[in-house]
Amino acid sequence: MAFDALKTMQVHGAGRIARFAAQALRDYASNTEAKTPKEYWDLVQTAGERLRSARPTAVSLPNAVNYVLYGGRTAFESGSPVADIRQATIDSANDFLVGSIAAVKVIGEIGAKRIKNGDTIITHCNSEAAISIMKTAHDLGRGIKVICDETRPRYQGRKTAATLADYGIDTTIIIDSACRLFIDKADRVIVGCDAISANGALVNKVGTSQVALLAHESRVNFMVAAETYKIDFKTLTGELIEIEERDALEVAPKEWMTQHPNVKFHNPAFDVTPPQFVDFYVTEKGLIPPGGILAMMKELYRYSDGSMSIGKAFFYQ
Ligand code: RI2
Repeated sequence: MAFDALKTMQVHGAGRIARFAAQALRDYASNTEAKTPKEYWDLVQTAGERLRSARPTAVSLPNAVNYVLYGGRTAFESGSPVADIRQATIDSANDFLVGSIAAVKVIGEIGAKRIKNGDTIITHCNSEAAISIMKTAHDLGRGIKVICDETRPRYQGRKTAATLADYGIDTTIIIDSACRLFIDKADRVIVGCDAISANGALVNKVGTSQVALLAHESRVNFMVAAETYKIDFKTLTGELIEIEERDALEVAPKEWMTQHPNVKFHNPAFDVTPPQFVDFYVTEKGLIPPGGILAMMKELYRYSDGSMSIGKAFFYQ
């Protein structure tokens, strides 16, 4: 059921899907019974693997699952009984959840310091972390204006616009293809993030790279709100981030397809923005230029305890 909620995007947004998966795995670990530690651990691992496969691009999902499993596996490998493995898994999930929620708040505080009075901001899609920056800037009395593009095909820009307008922020919606007309009116672009590769490239909702290209052309600052668990460690070994292909029915209704059977569809959910178009990432650990992502990966890997950002756990398969 949790798998379906992720797959069909009832739950969406890289941070939210990570927390949803951590909660689902925690609940499964809590409620599952087994006679032996091995039997128990096999069941929990299999549940984690299934959750991980629900959406291929947002690395927050496997990183969250891996983080939760890492705690349980450590207990399992040390020969602990089922009750202790269960508790270790639950504790890891709770750590992840607390850290993830705190990260969004801290990103808001750090990012808002970069916003100037009266700034006009363009945003794309629906990012909790990007919204956290804009809401905090508003709270600080910066008097910002936000332009949300629609973000077809799922119109997640509407969700962002509704949230910001309800919060009292001056908010406008434009269609995606009007972005170039409005980029010169903007002081900065703020977007969220599904994954960051070792070279500092950004993977985010399809269309992000077009907005980034426009910002680059017009010399408009382009900032990315990203928790450090959006860093994809597998890119260190040259693996590419898979781009999720979604159902063509998100693009056109069945009736239209039936009338035009020779038209093919292609519906990638994400695209890649090259590092040279990103000014900086706003993370819960501070501002990082794209060229600093590799150093951050090394730092995350070095921490082995006491922090949710355990690179070792993210590597776990
Ligand atoms: P937060 C979303 O993906 C969007 O691409 C958004 O920019 C990104 O996750 C990050 O969102 P989708 O799940 O984690 O809607 O900042 O496909 O909320």
